[in-house]
Amino acid sequence: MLLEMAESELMHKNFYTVCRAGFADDVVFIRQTDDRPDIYYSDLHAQSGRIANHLTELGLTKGDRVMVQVEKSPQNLFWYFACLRAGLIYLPLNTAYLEHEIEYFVSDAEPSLILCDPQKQPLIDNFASCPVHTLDDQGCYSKELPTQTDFKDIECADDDIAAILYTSGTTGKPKGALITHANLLANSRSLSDAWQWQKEDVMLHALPVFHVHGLFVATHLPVINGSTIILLSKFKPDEVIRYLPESTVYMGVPTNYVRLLANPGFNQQACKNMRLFTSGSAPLLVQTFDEFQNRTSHTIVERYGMTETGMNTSNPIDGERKPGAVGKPLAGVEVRILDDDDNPVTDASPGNLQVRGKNVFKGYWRLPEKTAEEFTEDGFFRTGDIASLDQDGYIAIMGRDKDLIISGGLNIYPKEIEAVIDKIPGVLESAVIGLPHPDFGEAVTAIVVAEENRKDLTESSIISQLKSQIAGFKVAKQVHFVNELPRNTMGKVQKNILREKLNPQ
Ligand code: MLC
Ligand code: AMP
Repeated sequence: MLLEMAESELMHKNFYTVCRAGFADDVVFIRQTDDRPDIYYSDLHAQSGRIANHLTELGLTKGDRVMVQVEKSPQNLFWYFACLRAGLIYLPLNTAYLEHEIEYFVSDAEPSLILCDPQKQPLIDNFASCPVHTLDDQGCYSKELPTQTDFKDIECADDDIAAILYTSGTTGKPKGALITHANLLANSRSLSDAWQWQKEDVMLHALPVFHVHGLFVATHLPVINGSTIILLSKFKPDEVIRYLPESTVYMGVPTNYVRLLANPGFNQQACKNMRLFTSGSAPLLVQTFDEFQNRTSHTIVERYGMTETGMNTSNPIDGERKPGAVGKPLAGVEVRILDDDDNPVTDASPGNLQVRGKNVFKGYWRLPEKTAEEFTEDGFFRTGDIASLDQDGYIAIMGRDKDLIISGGLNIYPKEIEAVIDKIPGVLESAVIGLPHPDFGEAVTAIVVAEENRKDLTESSIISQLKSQIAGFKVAKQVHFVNELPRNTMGKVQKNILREKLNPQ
């Protein structure tokens, strides 16, 4: 059904308008927990219409940015779809970000409106030059919305920007990835097909909605198919287990699966109505894959994606789901693996993974040179991931060419943390690495060289300084003190030596 939608459909409509053609008003959009009433697709349409009218009355016009840092709620999703309808660029931020992090995003993105939790408003007001409105975790908005629910959706061209998602870089500051309406459509369609999405599927949604995984994958697939979402505000294993029997699809990062498996209530009975479990955003250990299969008789479908590209590959629904592999390219996604001299790798050796397709983003916000650097002349995007291809056409992610830690599905750039540590009085220099962690996959670990006789510098003093300045998930779980950092002849810190030393195999 989805594939029958003509390619040209988006040329005149926005992503929401395309979704609207696929959902019925009288179907439940969000089944709420805690006895709150169901929200129907008619409510999604009416409420997003009211918000779109409001945004237009505030004077926002196509291409303006709406920055949103709020707790997950149905209203949060209404705002997202309202922005798409009004041709505004939705810019979600992790709720864990602190003052300096938010200030950077505001100065870089220059939003026309900021929507935040009430407790953050006074802080953001200090540096924002646009209106700052609030939406609390119950979905209460600080202003009155118009009663008018009808809204004429803005027309969009394929490369009109739907969202900006910030993603950090190995060098410099986080960059805003420009995601177009056509990117959203291409990815939702290819995933719907690959995962054989059924209208009757019920999505158990426990991911945050400020990333590609929770917003674009776990929300778009139900919405473009007019299916129901059970919306949990946070991932809590007991709550997931409680709602699994009413669900058919669950999507998680590996940490979610590790935590579910640690709960004795997670068993075959809980999963009896499930059709599909998917994993992504970080490597799924074979051990977790196997344990999951033994416990539930279900096999996790691992897939691979990125903020800049949406989803690229997936293990199949029909056919072998290989542990340790991320499957084959999705329809419309071209992938290739090249060696360091840009020659195609013709055997199963690891190489640099590049992707091309309608799923691939338009570029980085106001960074044309950086954008040009990340694309090849023939339009492939350099993912920075190291991958290999087996004889059956399955891709495995073997490592990363970027200095990046993925902890619980969240990306952390060592350089950013090192910069904060290096500014702490008494610190001479530091190196931040990821070490294997049973829950988060990788744990941020700091290695610090301190000035002599700085007895005041301890693991806990460094951690508390970090906690006051950066989002909690980026804070080092451990700090080690050394006399000097190992360096190669070029003077570059040899992080592999630090990793081996602190995690001997
Ligand atoms: C929270 N904490 C973390 C953390 N999340 N530490 C390291 N890594 C993480 N991911 C810390 C907090 O700072 C806090 O520290 C403590 O853990 C408890 O916080 P919490 O908020 O209660 O955490 P919890 O609910 O347990 O969250 C863990 C989690 C969450 C795994 C459920 O991080 C999560 O939802 N991760 C998924 C992220 C995601 O959706 N990624 C997709 C990116 S898109 P303290 O010290 O204050 O106690 C992408 C593309 C693709 O990658 O392919 O999908
Ligand atoms: P992000 O920039 O937050 O979108 O993170 C994207 C990165 O997550 C990718 O470049 C990969 O390094 C990693 N990633 C996503 N899915 C997987 C997976 N299934 N296996 C291994 N790494 C993954």
